Amino acid sequence: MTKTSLTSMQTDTLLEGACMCNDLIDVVERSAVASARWLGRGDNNAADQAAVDSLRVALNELPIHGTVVIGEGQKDEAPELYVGEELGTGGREIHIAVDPLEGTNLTAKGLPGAISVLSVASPGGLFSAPDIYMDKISVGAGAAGHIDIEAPVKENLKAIAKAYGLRLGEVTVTVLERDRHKELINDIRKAGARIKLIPDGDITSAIAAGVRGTGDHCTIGIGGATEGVIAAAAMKALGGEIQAKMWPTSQKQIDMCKARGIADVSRKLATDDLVQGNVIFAAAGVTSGSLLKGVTYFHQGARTNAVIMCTRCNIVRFVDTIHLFSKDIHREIQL
Ligand code: VTB
Repeated sequence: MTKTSLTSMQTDTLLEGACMCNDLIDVVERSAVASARWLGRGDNNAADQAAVDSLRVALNELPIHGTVVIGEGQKDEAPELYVGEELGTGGREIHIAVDPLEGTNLTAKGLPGAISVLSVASPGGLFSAPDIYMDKISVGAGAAGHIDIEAPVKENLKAIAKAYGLRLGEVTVTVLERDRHKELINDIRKAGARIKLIPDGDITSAIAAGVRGTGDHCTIGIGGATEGVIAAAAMKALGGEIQAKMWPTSQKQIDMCKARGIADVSRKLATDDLVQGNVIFAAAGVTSGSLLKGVTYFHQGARTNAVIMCTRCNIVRFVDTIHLFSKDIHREIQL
């Protein structure tokens, strides 16, 4: 596997001054609080818009010069958080990959696993993925170095089982429930591993495979390429591994890849190709899932559950926060 970078990181700005990882907790928490109000209301757009608006306001308050490299689309198709949008009050240069509401359907239906999420790196540190599909396989630290996206799925499952000291029938694989995965699902079943089919949310499932104690060992399949880059930051901070390949479905999509410098779309991409240098990953639960609890509301306040991962600080921090919408509540709950 070649380690040649596909991006061109210059200076690792995340090393400058005090680390900014804790600032990002608030950003995703605020966005989760805004979008979770739309839980189960059947309105994907309103839920997404609430997350986008809130994330944008919060990022604009930070002392950064941030550029969105993965966002809600191009300038002409997304009013906010479009690729190329600059955010912050000024300061260190950073690149940002955002998915303000990963799991709009999940939120609209009140189903588990929706998160508000972003990843941050120095300029050039995030792979410039177009918004098309990507084939991906993600595992936690215990199985890192033991997978190969080009190998038959059974070989990967055997390698994961061996790395974790499990029987094949004890390995749990998460797969997006899609027609394109029929063969993959059959192969996993034939191999004898356990499967969790999920309706959406392959960033969350990748991270769940990377965190001990979730019981998930691997996520495999074709999902969003932009989600792959965001997840890669988390996998790097967790010491796990993600391997990927672009999965264009038309000549137009191949051209989109080429326009972003991805000359060979069949190239195998390693974690280090998707993210370079120091990275920060931040996510807050919108609806409750195996990794994060969703937002709950109470009189003039809300409670959130978030996780921040930072390679500079070498931390994976789960944060349980009570947000007070009014100072009066402060006295009531006697913090
Ligand atoms: C996945 C899933 C996302 O997009 O990446 C998926 O994890 C891929 O697209 O939650 P399809 O829905 O077309 O399969 C999402 O569903 C939405 O971003």
